[in-house]
Amino acid sequence: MEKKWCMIATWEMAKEGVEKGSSILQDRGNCCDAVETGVKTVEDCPEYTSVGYGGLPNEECEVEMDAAFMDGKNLSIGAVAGIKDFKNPVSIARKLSENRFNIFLVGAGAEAYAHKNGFERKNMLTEESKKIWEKRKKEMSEKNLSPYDGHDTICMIALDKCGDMAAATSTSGLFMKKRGRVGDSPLSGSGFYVDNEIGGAAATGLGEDIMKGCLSYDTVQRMKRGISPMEAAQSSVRDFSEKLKKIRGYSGAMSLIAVNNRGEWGIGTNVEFTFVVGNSEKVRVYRAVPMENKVVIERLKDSL
Ligand code: SD4
Repeated sequence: MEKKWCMIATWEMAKEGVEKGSSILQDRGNCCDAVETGVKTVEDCPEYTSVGYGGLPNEECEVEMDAAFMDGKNLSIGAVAGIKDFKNPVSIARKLSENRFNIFLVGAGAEAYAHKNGFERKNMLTEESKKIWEKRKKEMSEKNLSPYDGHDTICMIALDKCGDMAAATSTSGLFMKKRGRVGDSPLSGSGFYVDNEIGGAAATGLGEDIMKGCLSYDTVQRMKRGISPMEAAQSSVRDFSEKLKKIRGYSGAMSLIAVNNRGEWGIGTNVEFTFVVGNSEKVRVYRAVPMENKVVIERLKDSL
C-alpha cells in the first residue's frame, strides 16, 4: 500500500524548497532527492543571508559553510564544515555519504574533494552580505556589540511514499563567527538525525548549545519510546533549556523540527520560530511561539 509522505523544514525561507521537494514526493520520488533539491533551492537564493549564496561571512569576511546529509534507510551520513566557494554544500555532503571512510571533511580538504568530484565553484559572498558585514564591524567597534547574531540554518526532513526517510542541513553558521568555527548543523545527532525505523529530527539555533544536548538524536530517541514528534521535540528542547538554565543561568536559542515514519510531525522551540510543512494536504508555513510550558502554533501561509 502506498504510504503517507511528508516534508518538514526550518524557517519560512524553506517554502519554495519544500514545494519542490513535495512535488518530488507526490510523484513517488525519493526522500533523498527531495531534501537535496529543497535545500539547494535555499542555498541558491541570495536573499537568504544565513545559507549558501549570500550567506553572512565570518569575522574575516569569508563565507564558511557547514552542511550535512543523512539517509535514514542505511544511516549513511556525509558532511562538510568550513567549506568556502562552492555553490551547493548539501550536494557535496550527499556525495560524501556514499563513502565508507572519509565521510566528514573540513576546510581545504572538503574543497579539494569537491573540486575533484566536479562540484561547481562560486564566490558565495554577495555585495549585499559584504555591506552587512562592514556595517556590523563598524557597529561592533562603536557600540561594543556582541558579534554573534543572524542564525537560521535550513534543515529539511522527508518521508517518501516507500516509507524511506532522509534529512539535510546547510548553513553559513553564526554571523561574525571565528574563522574555522563549526556549529551543530554538520554534526550527526546534534544538527540532524534520521532513522527509517523511527523518524527524524533537525535543529536550528545556537550550535554551541544544541551540540551540548545532542538534541536531534535525543528527539529521535524520545520518538522511539513511542512519544509523538510534537511531544518529543518540545520535551527535548524544554528539558535541555531548563538544564542549561539550572547549571549556568541561561540557555541559547534552540528550535527543533521532527517527523516520524508515519508522517506525523512536530516542533519544539524556546524562541519564536517559523517552519514549513508539506504533505498531501498542502505546503503550509507556520509560526511557533513558546509560552510557559507549551508552544503555540499558528498557520501563516498556504501554497496556492
Ligand atoms: C550554527 N545552528 O552554526 C547554526 C546556526 C543556526 O539558526 O541555525 N541558526 O550554530
